[in-house]
Amino acid sequence: MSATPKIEPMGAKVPEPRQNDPDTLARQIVEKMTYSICKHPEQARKYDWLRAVTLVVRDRIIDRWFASTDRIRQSKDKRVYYLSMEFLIGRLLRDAINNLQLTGAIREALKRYNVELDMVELLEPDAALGNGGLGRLAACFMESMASTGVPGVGYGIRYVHGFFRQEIAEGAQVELPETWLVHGNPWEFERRDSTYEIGFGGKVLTQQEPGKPPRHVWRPAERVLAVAYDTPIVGWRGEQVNTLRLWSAQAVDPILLDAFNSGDHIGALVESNKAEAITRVLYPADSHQAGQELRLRQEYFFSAASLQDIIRRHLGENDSLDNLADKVAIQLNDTHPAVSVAELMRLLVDVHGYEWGKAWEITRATFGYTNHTLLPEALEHWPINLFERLLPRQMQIIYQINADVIREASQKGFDGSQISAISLIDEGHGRRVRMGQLAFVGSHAVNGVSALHTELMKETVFRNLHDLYRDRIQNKTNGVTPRRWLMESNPGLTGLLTEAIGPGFLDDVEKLRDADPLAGDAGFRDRFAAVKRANKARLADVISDRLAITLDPDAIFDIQVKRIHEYKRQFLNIIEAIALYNQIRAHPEKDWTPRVKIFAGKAAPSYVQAKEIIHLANDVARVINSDPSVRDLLKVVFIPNYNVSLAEIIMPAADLSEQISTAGLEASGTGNMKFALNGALTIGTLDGANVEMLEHVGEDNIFIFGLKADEVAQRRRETHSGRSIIERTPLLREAVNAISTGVFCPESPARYHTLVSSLYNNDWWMICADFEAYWETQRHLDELFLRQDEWQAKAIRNTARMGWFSSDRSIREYATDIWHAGPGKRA
Ligand code: F58
Repeated sequence: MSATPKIEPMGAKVPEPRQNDPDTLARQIVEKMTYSICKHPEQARKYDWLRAVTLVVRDRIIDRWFASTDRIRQSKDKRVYYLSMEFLIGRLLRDAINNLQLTGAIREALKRYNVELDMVELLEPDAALGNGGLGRLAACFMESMASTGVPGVGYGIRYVHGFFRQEIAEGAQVELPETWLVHGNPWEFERRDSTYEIGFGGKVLTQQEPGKPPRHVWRPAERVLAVAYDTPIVGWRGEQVNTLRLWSAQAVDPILLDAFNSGDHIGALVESNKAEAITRVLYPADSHQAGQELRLRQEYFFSAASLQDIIRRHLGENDSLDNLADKVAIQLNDTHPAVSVAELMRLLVDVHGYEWGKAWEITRATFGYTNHTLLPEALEHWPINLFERLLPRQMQIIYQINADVIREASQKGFDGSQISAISLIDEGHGRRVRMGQLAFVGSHAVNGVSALHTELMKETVFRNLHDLYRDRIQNKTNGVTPRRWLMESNPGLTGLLTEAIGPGFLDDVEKLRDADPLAGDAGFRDRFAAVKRANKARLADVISDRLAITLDPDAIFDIQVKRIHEYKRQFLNIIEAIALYNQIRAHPEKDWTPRVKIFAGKAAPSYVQAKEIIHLANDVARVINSDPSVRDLLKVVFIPNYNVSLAEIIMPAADLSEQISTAGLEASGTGNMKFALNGALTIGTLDGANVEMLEHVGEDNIFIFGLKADEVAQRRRETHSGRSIIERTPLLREAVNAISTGVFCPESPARYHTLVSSLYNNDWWMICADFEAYWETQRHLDELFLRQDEWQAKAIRNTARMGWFSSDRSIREYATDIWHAGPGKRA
């Protein structure tokens, strides 16, 4: 067989930059419709327009993508690799059009065919490859890396089914599969030439040559292929386009022909099914470790593929791996990719022949690790026997790393209990590998995601490791991208701000500060309020369409949207709604401020209490919304299927943002930032990034209540009971009684017995303890809302002072303090 001849390009050049005027765009859209989609424009359906517009925008991105890739390759700058099990991207078209600044021209071009750009954009399915905050942060970081000029590549998994679709049936959550790829995905490019073999199981052979250290060779029993799919990530003004590379699993042999030919048609496909299962579904876990074997396979699969890819690229441009850490920074987004530490050691020692100590130096200098939770039930650990069976060589390496760390701790005088806290192996729960400890010791920098969270990390989960490696933990407070979360989701406010303070904030969002003095300008306040009202009306329309509930846009829109979890305390918010309902009915003569309480969010399918909270919110909504005695003073709404696209409509429409987690438990929060940036006032606890939001917006412009983190810890030591508080607080008692006597579910009065009895017996989440403070703060806000001038002034100050919470600032801090990469940092 002869080798494939290499094609010599004959003067082939990258095409000239494209024109961006409406005439050219209109012509090209029709060209795509004709030659790529094969439709006459007159016959085109809405999805054809989406595809044609996407292809025209994509061409412009590809030109810039080539240019960025070439520039980065030629510069030999250090690259940043962000390894994340999740990227909660949402839609890409609007983001791309906005960042290329094509919005006006494409809108104009489409008008010629009587097509609305907004309608087209809304047809795009959400890429929901994540569960919540962690995955959305990864998506904001990708966009900010491209926008700030960091040569970053994201590595993750191309799930065929992303986060489940939530429906509410008779008040309860029902999970349905999500199918974002059914119509194809024009944003991704399959890269067959970047395919790697990933092994599982098997055995480790040890080869001993005289006078040399033993050499280990892993012989996996099973192999699957990891195939790359690349998506371009366009930075602001299109100046840089980075790559998100997602791995898809395929069998080495798509079909076992022998089995097929002998009549075993099902058996012939078993292998390929097993391989493809690895990237079929996103685990819908929330703050709870999904301890199944498939999950560990997913983690190793994408870590191993990414490392092979990184090393191949490095060796294509460098002579050896000696300088890996000078040219490569790998950030572990939580512990899901932490097995990478053992895998890189394996590649360096077993495959590339490095001596152990040198390999460890390279490994540690290359990795950074971000922690996103302190919740013990969320910390990842794997049973040793499972780990050993699936990844035998990596397990040996972990033992050896552990031995080194323990020796170091012993030499520094650590005692037995400190050493067992540091150990990578948990001996207490049936022997498990602790992924947090592995990620910590294998990284040169470990960071928390808000100032409070970082301090708590030092005092709790990583107390002893922090003692051993004093300089390793640092803080990197989260941020959100202002392109998606202000410019694209709130064009009204963006337009108003541009008129008032000029366009400078579009390039440097901290310039929003220039709007601060406008809080004192009555004319500006009115215009700011008018934008908010229009956004509320838009959300009210969505709710009316989906749920047939009519809302008054002049009521307070009081919104809590996020994953449903006990620590986030949607339950506290619902109890407050019930207490308010009772009070309105008891005192109809009072001057109540009309309020709409809006909830949205998904519960992990196996999280019983969270599902009960969803059910309760829906039951309470049904009763309150159909009670004429509250007139329109109170409405409760649960919007099904919360996702990124819905968030883009919700964030700009809030007057009041609920950030009410039990203090010490929300690592940072990022919804809190999106709301405040869009001019909502926050009611919240001193938790996560709320603490820093308080510092930035000032105590007059944020509404803090409740126990602080140390007070929560103290109270938990003293009592777990909520009983005495319930008994001495009539508002709380009546609300809780209403739930437990079936006022909201007469058809099944015992439905919430467990939920309610937990309040009496184990007020672990401090719902009873914080109720009164919460109630008082809400009533204060009722009064404030009636003084619209004051309210709007505070809202304006929130927008003006939130610039620091941009993910551009977060990324610059990572680049400077952890990665030593990015603009100005020539490696
Ligand atoms: C979230 N974690 C934190 N985890 O809860 C939130 O405070 C923080 O703002 C955000 O990270 C970004 O730092 C989070 O979203 C998950 O969704 C995990 C996904 C994998 C399984 C376990 C939960």
